[in-house]
Amino acid sequence: MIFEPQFESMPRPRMRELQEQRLHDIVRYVYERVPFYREQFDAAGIRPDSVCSLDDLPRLPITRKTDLRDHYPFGLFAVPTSDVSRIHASSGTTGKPTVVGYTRKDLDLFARVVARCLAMAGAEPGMILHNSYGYGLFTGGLGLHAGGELLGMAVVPVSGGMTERQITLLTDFRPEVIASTPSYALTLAQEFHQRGILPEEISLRFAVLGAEPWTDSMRRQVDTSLGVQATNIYGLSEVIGPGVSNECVEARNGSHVNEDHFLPEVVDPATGETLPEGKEGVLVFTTLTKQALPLIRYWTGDIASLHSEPCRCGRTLARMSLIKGRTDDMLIVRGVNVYPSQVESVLGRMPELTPHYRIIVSREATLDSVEVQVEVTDDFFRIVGSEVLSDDIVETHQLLRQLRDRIAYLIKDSMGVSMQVTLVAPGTVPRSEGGKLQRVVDRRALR
Ligand code: DLL
Repeated sequence: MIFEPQFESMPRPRMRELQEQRLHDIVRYVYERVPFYREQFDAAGIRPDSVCSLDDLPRLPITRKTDLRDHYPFGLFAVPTSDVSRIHASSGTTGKPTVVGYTRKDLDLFARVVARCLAMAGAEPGMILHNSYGYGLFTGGLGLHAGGELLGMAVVPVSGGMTERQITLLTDFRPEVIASTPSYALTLAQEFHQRGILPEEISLRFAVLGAEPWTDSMRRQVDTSLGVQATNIYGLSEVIGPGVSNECVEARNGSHVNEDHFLPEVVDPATGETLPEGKEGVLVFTTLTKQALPLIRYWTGDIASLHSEPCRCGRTLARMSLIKGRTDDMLIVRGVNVYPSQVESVLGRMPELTPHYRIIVSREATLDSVEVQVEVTDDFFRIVGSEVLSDDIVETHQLLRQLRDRIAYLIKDSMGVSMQVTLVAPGTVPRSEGGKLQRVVDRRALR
């Protein structure tokens, strides 16, 4: 079902008109209400009323996370805190969190766009939603919650963690839909497997997975191990939270962006130049209708491409590819740019491996070196019959040695850099306990 067909299936020329009208209004709004934007526009010689077309976008200044940090906590809000109904924050790895605010109307919008996303994912009124996203300052839990309720679902606010209890509730309440990070969906799948519960015995039909990067090979794992159709949900706190885009279950080929509210662009990370459709670059969003924290050309750091060909689901909303990585996740190994998702794509092609891996980056003298640690499957592990996969065991066991060398070869072949590959025993790579999973361990910073 399409939750708001009048917008989601709007003819594209009409969508452009709507976006242009809203862009004009929001530029005026921020100019009048947010000193930061007034100064930026004045310095660039931009008169707000002159912004009437999407072609004017490249003239507007980019907003970055550092701008939010520099105006911590509420300095970029366009309304007084007395008009704010809720505050969320995303924890930065360093320093202060990024703080975001919502008026009552923003919260209604938040629920509407998430309801759209859930419907895109296959959810329908009357179904039960098991919501494993964390409740609290993180936008995932409360965001999915309100969207589910608005769609007419019964929402189970489990939050992240306490996997035992999640399995009990999933078994007893028999929800059709689960919302979680992709890595946590795999943690749950593994728990079911260990209890001898088969995918066809699990009530789930649809999984709405996001908040961290994942790949098509991981999707296949989730689909088969939980017996679901998994779709990608994307978003970020600054733009709204979850609800910026979602794949439709009909095509599962790119996430439909709610572009009547969040205007997407893809720009070249090096030059800042706007890129044409289909080209990969950094996603930049302008919020068209938010009141408390409107943002002009917000630099997400996420790498993706945009496409607007018709979709078989009947929606006309443009689609974004899966996120390839973040500009700040990018590793430069001997001059070559590498994203963790590229490594994951190689590993995902091999049936002897589980989706559990991590990448350890270290520095010897001036050279960065990368080690990929990946777990083999239980079946494959049985052939070695050891407690651990030490280097000695791998060296002496022909099948293991061949597997390790094949992975190293494919990595080198597809990415152009050599990485050390270490095979590890099942269950040894840290799992998601509900939150976002950190797959890259950067030991360079520790030196
Ligand atoms: O992660 C919002 C969210 C909650 C999205 C639940 C989806 C589901 P933040 O904590 O502010 O907000 O983190 C935003 O997470 O810039 C991306 O780098 C990453 N991210 C979010 N969704 C995806 C996704 C929430 N589907 C940051 N694929 C973003 C890849 C994602 N990365």
